[in-house]
Amino acid sequence: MAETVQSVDRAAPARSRRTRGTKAPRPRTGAAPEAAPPDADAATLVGYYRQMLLIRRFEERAARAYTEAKIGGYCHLNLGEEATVVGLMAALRPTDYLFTNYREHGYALSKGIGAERVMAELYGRSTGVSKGWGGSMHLFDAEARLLGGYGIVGGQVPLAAGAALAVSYKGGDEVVMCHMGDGTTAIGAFHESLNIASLWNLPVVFVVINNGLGMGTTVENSAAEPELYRRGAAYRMESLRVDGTDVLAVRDAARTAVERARAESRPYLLETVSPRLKGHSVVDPARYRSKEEKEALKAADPLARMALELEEAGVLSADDRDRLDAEVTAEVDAAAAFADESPAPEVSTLFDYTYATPVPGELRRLPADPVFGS
Ligand SMILES: Cc1ncc(C[n+]2csc(CCOP(=O)(O)OP(=O)(O)O)c2C)c(N)n1
Ligand SMILES: [Mg+2]
Repeated sequence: MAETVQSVDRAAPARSRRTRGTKAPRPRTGAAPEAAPPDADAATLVGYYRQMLLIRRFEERAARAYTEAKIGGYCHLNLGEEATVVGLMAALRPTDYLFTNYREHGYALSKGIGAERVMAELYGRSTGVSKGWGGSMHLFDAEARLLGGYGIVGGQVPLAAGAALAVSYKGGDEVVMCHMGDGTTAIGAFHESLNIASLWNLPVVFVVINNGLGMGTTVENSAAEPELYRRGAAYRMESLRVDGTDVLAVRDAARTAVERARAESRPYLLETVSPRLKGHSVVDPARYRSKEEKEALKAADPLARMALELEEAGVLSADDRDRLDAEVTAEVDAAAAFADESPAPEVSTLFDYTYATPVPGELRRLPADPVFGS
């Protein structure tokens, strides 16, 4: 996997400090166990592992529900990104804002939105986080400060810069984090947003989740500068690349970025290298990948990696892991049952959540819309 690379215009923060936690030596007889720092102690690590496992089981369940025609529209999964998601979210305060693209179920879960409300949204039910009108790509929860969920590649990037401008204008200390894929760095809005964010000192952290592919196109075939974090240099923005399969490395890098934004009101560009384990969306068999490539991906599975590290460090045994798995699977089953039993939204509410300010019914009626009749 990618190594952490020197930041463009400042010294990079310390390399992955995973060794503090997962590689902590097992207590030996007669020797006092080395105390792990509280941000990488056993309970913290098991907590991260549990969150990653929840995302994995949630996404597997979503894929199954899709084949059962319970979920309509598009459905993109975070399989392979679990360490990235959990590491990034661990660096945010609950009051910080988040913008993402359409690959966002795991982010919603890690932002503290319950699995039931996320699954219900995928099923298009009124109990969903966007009241059933958003679906998989448009999760939105103002209370949790998850401001979407966007299907237009790059659509969220200028919006995030705008939100950071609002924070700055109001004098708040919240940070805006904005996720996107590698393919998004070729979109004009990406460059416009980074430019203005740097020029105006906006408290926004742009995170490029480099999974190596934009649908079936490799980064090398689409980016003149495939080391994407280097794009920050064009805007005099501090930037860093980090191994996205290492939850603590991601968290620590994200903390540096978030604190820079909070304390100095400077934007930051963080790139995580986070291989996508499956197809672009649930309907993509990824035929553009060779057998060997698919085989090699197994070594890049962040969940398997963390399970092994925690077991080796004596933090989580195979039995403990099975127990956690059963717990998390039950949570996901309950979420699916909740979604299944929830009602579809009322058609009369179709336009209720399109604008922040209510618009009178007559004006938003679609011409000759059979739903409304004449
Ligand atoms: C403006 C725009 N162009 C094209 C598409 C079609 N499209 C959907 S996802 C995608 C690939 C984006 O890749 P990347 O940014 O790397 O994100 P990833 O899916 O890998 O997470 C494309 C081209 C779109 N949704 N919006
Ligand atoms: Mg990509």
